[in-house]
Amino acid sequence: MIERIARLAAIVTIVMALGLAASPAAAEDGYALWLRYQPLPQGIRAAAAPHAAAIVAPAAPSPTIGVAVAELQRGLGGLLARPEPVAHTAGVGAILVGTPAELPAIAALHLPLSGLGDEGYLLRSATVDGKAVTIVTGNSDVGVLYGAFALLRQVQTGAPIDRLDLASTPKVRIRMLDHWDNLDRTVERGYAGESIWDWWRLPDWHDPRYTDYARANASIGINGTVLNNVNASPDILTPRFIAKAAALADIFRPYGIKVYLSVNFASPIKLGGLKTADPLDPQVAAWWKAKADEIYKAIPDFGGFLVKANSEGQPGPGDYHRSHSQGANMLAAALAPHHGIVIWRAFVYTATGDGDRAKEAYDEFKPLDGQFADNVVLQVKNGPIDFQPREPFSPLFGAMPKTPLGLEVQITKEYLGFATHLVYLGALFQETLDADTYADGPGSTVAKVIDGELDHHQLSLIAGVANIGSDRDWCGSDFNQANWYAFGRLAWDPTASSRAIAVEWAKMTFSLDPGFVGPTVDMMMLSREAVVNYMTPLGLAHQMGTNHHYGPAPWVDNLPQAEWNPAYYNRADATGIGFDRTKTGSNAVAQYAPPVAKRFADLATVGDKYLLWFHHLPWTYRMASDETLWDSLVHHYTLGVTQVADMQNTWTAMQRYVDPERYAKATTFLAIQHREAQWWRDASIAYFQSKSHLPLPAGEVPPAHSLAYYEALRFPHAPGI
Ligand code: GCV
Repeated sequence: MIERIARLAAIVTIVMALGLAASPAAAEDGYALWLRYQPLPQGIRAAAAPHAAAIVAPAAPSPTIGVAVAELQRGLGGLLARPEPVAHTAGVGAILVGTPAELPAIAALHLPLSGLGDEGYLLRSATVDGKAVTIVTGNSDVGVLYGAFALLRQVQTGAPIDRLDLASTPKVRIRMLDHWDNLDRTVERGYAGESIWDWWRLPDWHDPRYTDYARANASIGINGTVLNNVNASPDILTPRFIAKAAALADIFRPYGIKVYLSVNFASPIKLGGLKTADPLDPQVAAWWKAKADEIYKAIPDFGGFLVKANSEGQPGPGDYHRSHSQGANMLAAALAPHHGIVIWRAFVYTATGDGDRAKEAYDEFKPLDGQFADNVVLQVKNGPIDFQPREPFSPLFGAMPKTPLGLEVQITKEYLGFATHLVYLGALFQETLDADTYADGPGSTVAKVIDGELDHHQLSLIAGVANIGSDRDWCGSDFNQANWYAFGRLAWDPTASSRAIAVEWAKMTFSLDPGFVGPTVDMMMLSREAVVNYMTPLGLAHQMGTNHHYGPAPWVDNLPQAEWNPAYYNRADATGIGFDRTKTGSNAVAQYAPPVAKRFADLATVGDKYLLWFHHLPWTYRMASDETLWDSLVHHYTLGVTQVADMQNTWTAMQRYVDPERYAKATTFLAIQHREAQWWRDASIAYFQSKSHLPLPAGEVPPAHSLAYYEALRFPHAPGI
């Protein structure tokens, strides 16, 4: 027996040495994200190795150059399956890592760096002293770090590195994650375990995960993090928590990441003992100024404040009959001497009941255009309501040319099946970024609004509500990591292709094999349409269960605030379905630039995607496809379920490319998603049929249960609330 095992082991060793082992390696738990650095296939390794003979860095590197060199050593060492040496002089095949000021050999090349700004990088194949080398450079150390990650990405994705000439500069200045993490480590809308921030043991204990978080973010160009929930506890501004935030800032600094905090507008009352938080009260302004000074003593490069004010019960300037701009500007004045900024959220809606929630942010903020201080950016959610599977772009984009507008998207999937449903959000983010506001004629895309190009703003921002927690795989599933990745890559370049980003991610996270990459990326791109189809087809929105926002609940119409009720959004009755936002209804279309308003208002041009977002139509309305609206609605729900089944089949065929642990997890999650897509379809059809009183189209299977069954389902311990 022992002999047989020994023989077997010998055979395995020989097979592996010959590079013949089946590709999926040992089980992986997802911790390494897209920075796995597993040995590349032999041919790619052989092509890359001569151009990665050694790393040449400045003799006394800064902390940032230090981490760039360490990452290159780690990455190239792993990918090329041999140690990556560090040298002080450039031999053949060396990689020179530094700014021209730090490495005279780079300075001597007089490379064209002026267009790179202070965060861009250049990767260039060059000749130094007659030797072929690779240059990784920029105008700043953080530019060099981004360049190091870009070089690693080239190698990881199997792209050649022998004739490099790759320059890249981020289009958006602030590229940040917003953590909705509470100080007790719960995470609002978090589905990946408790908060990554171990607040209790900070500032002393530095979980190594913090460094890996910084590495992952730097690898995709994220340069800011808001540590705490926008529903902010005033305690975040106590000296105890400032010290904890400072410890994190120290860890993140070498990676080019600044720390920001969400603040509670009533902090002067709750912490400072003042009687008011009125932004025009001099004592209030003085309290914030002193607080800002205190923070900057602990965190000299502190980024600034994120504020949710007069929204969902949060305090704000409206409590004192002051405007949002008066509130924001008072905070901005406290931060300005330190070059900090205020990120003021435009997510507001009130309990009016008879209005249209989709109009409220525009109505409140558009009149304030031009009234914000220079160091204020207004953070606007992608759609006018709330991170739905599909929404048209917010009409604020393009409507406030005198104010820098930042884009806020949700990476965590509050309304898209939490962590278990596979939904690639790159497609959703890109749909918003590519949307044409027509604010300044055709081509005035949301991307151009938020990167500052359209209205010539220096301050620009894109923020993603993080999906990161303390789960071993960070995001609650391996495929959710793609959403973090895609967010960072699109923040760097909002015109990038979400498909190309998915290709990069799939190659780095799983396998370079085209047999894997093609089908997996197709599956990811399909996944966003699938979720729209089984949850909210044809422009429906906000049909999710109360509070937890998980399963279907289109019937709910008894919540105290009208705008919390799914029935408020679907408006289904015996005559039809949909929200009339044309001039016969709320006229929300009028908030868009005329060509867009015209397109959305006209049934001939609105298209299926936004049909019921903008129109209330009879069940028997004839669609472009010539089906009735009712039949089309049912078909879309069913299609969503079928698409998830297709995703399952695709994934099953990927087994041979993926390690068993990650394969099994995604397989199980897809089975959950399929079961729940069916639930969404059945419950939605059961409810809408109770309104339409129409038979199901031929061939459609009736819901598995009665409407009463679906209505009775409860989820008392759902995560993330
Ligand atoms: C942080 C939605 C979510 C809330 C969230 C809010 C916001 O309403 O359900 O959990 O609060 O958006 O973005 O402020």
